[in-house]
Amino acid sequence: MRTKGADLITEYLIANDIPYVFGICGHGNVGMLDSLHAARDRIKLVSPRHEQVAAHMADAYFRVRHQPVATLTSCGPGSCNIVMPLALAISDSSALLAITANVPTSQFNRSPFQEINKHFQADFPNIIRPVVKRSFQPTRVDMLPLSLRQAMTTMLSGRPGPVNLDVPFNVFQEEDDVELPPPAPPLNSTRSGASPDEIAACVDWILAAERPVLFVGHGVTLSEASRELTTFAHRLGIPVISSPNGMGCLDMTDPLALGFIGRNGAYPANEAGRRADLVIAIGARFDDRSASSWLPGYSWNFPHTKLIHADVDPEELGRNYPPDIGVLADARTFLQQLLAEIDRRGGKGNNLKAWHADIKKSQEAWQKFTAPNFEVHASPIRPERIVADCQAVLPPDAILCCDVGVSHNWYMQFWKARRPQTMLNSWGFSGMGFGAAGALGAKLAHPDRPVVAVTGDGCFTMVPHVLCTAVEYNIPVVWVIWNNFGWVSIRDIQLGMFGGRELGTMFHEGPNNKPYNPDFAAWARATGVEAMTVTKSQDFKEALEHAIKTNKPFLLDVHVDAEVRPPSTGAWQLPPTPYKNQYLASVSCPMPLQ
Ligand SMILES: Cc1ncc(C[n+]2csc(CCOP(=O)(O)OP(=O)(O)O)c2C)c(N)n1
Ligand SMILES: [Mg+2]
Repeated sequence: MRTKGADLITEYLIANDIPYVFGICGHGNVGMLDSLHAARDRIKLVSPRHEQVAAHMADAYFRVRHQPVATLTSCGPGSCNIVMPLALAISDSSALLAITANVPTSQFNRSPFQEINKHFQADFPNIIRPVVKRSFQPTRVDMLPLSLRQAMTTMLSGRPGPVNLDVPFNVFQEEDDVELPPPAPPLNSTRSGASPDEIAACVDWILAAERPVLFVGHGVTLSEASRELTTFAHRLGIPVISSPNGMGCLDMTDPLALGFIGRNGAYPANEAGRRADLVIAIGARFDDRSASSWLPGYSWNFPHTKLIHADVDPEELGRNYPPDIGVLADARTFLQQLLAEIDRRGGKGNNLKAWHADIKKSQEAWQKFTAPNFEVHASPIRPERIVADCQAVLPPDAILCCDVGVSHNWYMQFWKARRPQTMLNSWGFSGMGFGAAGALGAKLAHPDRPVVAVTGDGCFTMVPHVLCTAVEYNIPVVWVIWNNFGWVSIRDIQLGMFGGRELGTMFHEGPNNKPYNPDFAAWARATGVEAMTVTKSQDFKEALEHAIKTNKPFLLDVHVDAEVRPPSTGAWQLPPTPYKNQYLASVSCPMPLQ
C-alpha cells in the first residue's frame, strides 16, 4: 500500500500498543508531527519543555509498566539533548524508542543546517551509538518496515534498553509501497533457562549452604519474578539483599528482606553479604556502589564466599567477581527451575537456624542504632523524618521516583518498597533530573496511583520546567524538594577529601555569602502549580497528605538539615585516594567489620 514514511512509523507505534510519544518539535520532525496529528485519537503527543525530560519520562514509563513508549526529537541540538537520559536508560536496562530526525538525504555531506558530518554524513547515529542498544538509519521509505521491526524487537529482547531510529527529513514525507511489519514480541516473550546440569549443581550448593543469601537486581524486576522470588526465599528461608532497582520484588517489610548493600546500604545486608558462605545473585550486577568498591570484607567476601550468578546478559557474568557457577538465564525461569528441582528432591531446605539468629541480631542492632533519629523533630528537618513520613503516608502501590544526591542515599538505606516497579532509581548513571522528570512519565503510566518525586534542590533546578508540563497536560505529580541549599552529596566528598575546603558545591547569594535558593514554592505558583514550604518536621506529614489529596500537581519545598549524614555501613573508594583517608571511611555501623 502506498504509505508516507511518517504514517508507517505512526501506525507501527499504534500496532505495538504505544499510547504516547514524548517529544519536542523542530524543523526536522514536522512531517512526523503532522502524521501524529492525523492519528491523535489513537496516540498522544506529550511535549515537555526539554528533550531530557521527554526521555526520562519514557524511561520511567517503561520501568513502571514494562511497556515502551517513543520519544521524538528533531535533528541536531534537540536530539543531542537526549544523550544523557539515554545513557541513563541503558545503564539501568530501560527500554524506549528514540526517534530522531535528520537532514534530507539529498543534502547529506553538504553541511546543511544542523547536520553533524565531520567524519560521516548525517552522523547522529555515531553520537548516540554508545548509549543505545542499536541505532537504525533508514534512508528510504522502503527500508522502514525492517528498521521498525528490528528496532522494536531489539529494544525489548534479552536485556532491554533504548534503541534509536534516525529518520532523514524526506523519509517522513515520501511515499512508497510498503506493508506494516508484524508487531514486536512484548517484553519477556522469550525466556532462556539454565541447563539441567547447572540447576542440579546450583541446588546441590544451595541445599548444602549454611549461610546462603540471595542478591537480586533489576533483572528480577524486569522478568517479573517477584512471586517466584518470594516463594523461593520463603521455601528455603534464604534472606534477600536487593539492589535499588530490585527493591520491592520481595516486600521489604518481610523479615527476610535485608535491604540494600554497600556504603549506603543497610547494616544487616552488609553483614549478611560479607559473612555468607553462598551468594545467589540473580539479575544483579556487582557495581562499585553495591560492592563497597570491591574491597573484600565490606559488602562481599569473594572468592572465600561461593557465587552462583544468573543473568540474561553474558557480559555481567564475571565482570567483577568470577562466578563459581555462571548461569545465562532469565531470572523468573531460573527461579522456577530451582523450585522444581527442590520439589523433586523433597521440597525442604537446609537447617538455617543459626544463620537466621545471626541475621536477627544484626537487624536488631541496626534498628537500635537508627530508630532514635527517626523520632527527632527539628528545623531544618532531620532526613529520617522525611523518609518515615513518606513511608507512613504513601500506600503500597504508590510510585516513588528518586533523584540523585543525599536524599537518594537515605531512601536506598531506609525505604521499604512493598511491590516491584514502585521505587524508581537512576542507579547506573545517576543523572540529575531523572526523579523530577521521570515522575511525569510514571504518572501517565499509572494515573490511578500516587506518584511522588523526591528530588534535591540541585536536581530540581536542572529541570524546573517539569512544572509547566504538569500544568499543560494536567499530570498530578507531587514533588518533594529535598532542599539543603547546595550540591551537598558532592560538598561532603569535597570537604572530606580536601581538608574542609569548599568550592562550587553550595548555593550562595552574592557578596554576603548567605545560603541561596529560589523560593521554590513561589516559582511553582508562577507556573500554576500549587505549593508549600515546609521548614518544621512536624508539618511535613500533613503537607504531603494534603498534596496527594489535591490530585493536582503539587510542590513541597522541604528544608532539610545539610549536616546530618547517612550512616555508612560499607565502603566507597575513589582511587587513588587511600580508602582510610576519605571522609567516606566513617564506618559508623554498630558492629565491627570482619
Ligand atoms: C546531570 C548531572 N550533573 C552532575 C552530576 C554530579 N552530581 C551528583 S549528585 C550532585 C548534587 C546533587 O545536588 P542536589 O540535587 O541538591 O542533592 P543533594 O546532594 O544536595 O542532596 C551532583 C552535582 C550528576 N550526577 N548528574
Ligand atoms: Mg541539595
